[in-house]
Amino acid sequence: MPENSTVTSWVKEMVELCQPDQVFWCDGSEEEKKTLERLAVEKGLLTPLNPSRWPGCFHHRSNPNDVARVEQCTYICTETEEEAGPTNNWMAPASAYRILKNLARGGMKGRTLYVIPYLMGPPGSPLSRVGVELTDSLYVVLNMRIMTRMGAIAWEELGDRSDFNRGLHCLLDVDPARRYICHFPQDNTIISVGSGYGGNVLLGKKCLALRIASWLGRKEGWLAEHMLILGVESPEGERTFVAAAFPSACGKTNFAMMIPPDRFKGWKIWTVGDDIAWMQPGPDGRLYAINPENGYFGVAPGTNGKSNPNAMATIARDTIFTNTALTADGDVWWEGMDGPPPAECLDWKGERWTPASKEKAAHPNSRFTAPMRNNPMLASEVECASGVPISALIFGGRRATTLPLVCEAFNWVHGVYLGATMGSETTAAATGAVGQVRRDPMAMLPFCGYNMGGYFRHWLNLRKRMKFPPRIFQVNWFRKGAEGEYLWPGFGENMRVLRWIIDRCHGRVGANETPLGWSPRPQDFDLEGMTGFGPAELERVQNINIEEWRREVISQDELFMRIYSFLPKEMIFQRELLVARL
Ligand code: OXD
Ligand code: MN
Repeated sequence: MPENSTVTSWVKEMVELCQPDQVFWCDGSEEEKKTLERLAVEKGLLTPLNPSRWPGCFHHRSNPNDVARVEQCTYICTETEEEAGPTNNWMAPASAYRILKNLARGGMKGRTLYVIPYLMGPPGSPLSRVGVELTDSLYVVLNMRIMTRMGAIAWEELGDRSDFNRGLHCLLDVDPARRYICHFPQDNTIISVGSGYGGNVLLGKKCLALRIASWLGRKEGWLAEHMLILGVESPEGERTFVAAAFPSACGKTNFAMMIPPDRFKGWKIWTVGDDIAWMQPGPDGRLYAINPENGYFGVAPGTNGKSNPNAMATIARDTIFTNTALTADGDVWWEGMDGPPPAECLDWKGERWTPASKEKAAHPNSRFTAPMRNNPMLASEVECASGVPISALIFGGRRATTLPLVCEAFNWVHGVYLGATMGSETTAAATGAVGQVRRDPMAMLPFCGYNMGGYFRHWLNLRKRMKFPPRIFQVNWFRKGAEGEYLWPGFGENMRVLRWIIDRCHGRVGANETPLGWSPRPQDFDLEGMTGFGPAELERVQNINIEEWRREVISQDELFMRIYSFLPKEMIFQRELLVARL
């Protein structure tokens, strides 16, 4: 128990509200981990996997009604609706506290309340933040232990300050009708009830590191973004860092852990983070980023030795698998894993499954929770308190048409416009229809803790505090041809796009001016060693179809109309300039 009296009196208040039978203060030690894992196995929450194949790994099944983030139950509770903005669900704090306290009252009777102190970011970083999550879920404790720097380290970092994030999570009866994920940015508080699924309950991740942090970032002059961070090392040892935003389940983890193809002998990609970046201008006028997380909560389906060998190495031990399939001999499986499917297994709901079954064995949003320190390509800078200098920001979407493979913004304001108008086909990471294009500005639509118009303004304002702002790029790995075939091979080959981006940042290659931005010329884009992909294919994947762009501009307007009264005028001017160029 810490000596911090703000912590102890808040915990006391929450204990009085939830009335658990016991209170357990987590210390984050190895010994505690073993004890809690044993308890979770006894309670049937975790199944140990075969220790010779998956040492230290466990399998978990969530309630089938609770398998993804629920945006319709996610609220920003600010004094005025305007502060939350038209793209967030809003509730007045007083009403939200009343509803939530009524639900939480006595909600932990017969259960244990775990106190989880955690640190987001490297110790000693001016960007790092402390959170305390109170939960009655042992699964949450064990996941938070992987995803954050949990335990005594957080108390040390907090000292006697009171600016920690207060998080309360109650499982209740996991009833979707009583499911709320509420954020109170003005109180630095999160209350989540009625769910046990990752993004709704691992409060350090989406709730603190994005929704609350984006609010804090606006107030304090920094950015909390849904971005991976990676370092590209050339054979000469030059290291260049980039941060990239892609919507959920669009390959951020794969990109962050990419292994360059053979053509790029001597090049290395180092992972700093795979999901979240906290960034602020440094004293030298560059933008610096830290990864606030400590682990990866990645999508399992499609992860294999070809798509992401580093992820396969990372999840080989001390990992929790959620909603994957499970075999009788303690193996896990998902669609798109290496090798043939098992002849028989239990699917994500625990029902018998064979390759003849019509349903998928693993839930499309099944996940692995793995320590980042297992990653063979973890950047040493991940512990650096000042963060890494960012040379390029990349915005990516999943678009079958319209968007070229890569282009570079003309300048910062144009780059913010590219990010603000990002659209992507929806995925299984959130409940709802899959495959429809929705506007997802900077991949932050579900995660921005305040008014989206104010958020664009904050991005624009930040430019004034950077002498050397990163260049901004837009990418789309997912463009398809008339027959539905992908026009770009993706995965490791994305290194070629990254190389062009890096070379642009260092002023080493030219580009063609197009209505959408700077586009690679074939002579500047490394095509060597590619089979069936030459200058003609590059032109195809970069092609700008004017008809598609007419529709695109109209469809971009839908979001702009929703937030019109808050939209910075620069965004409207950029739209006009684009139309004029087209
Ligand atoms: C995630 C998400 O889990 O974006 O990272 O949904
Ligand atoms: Mn994410």
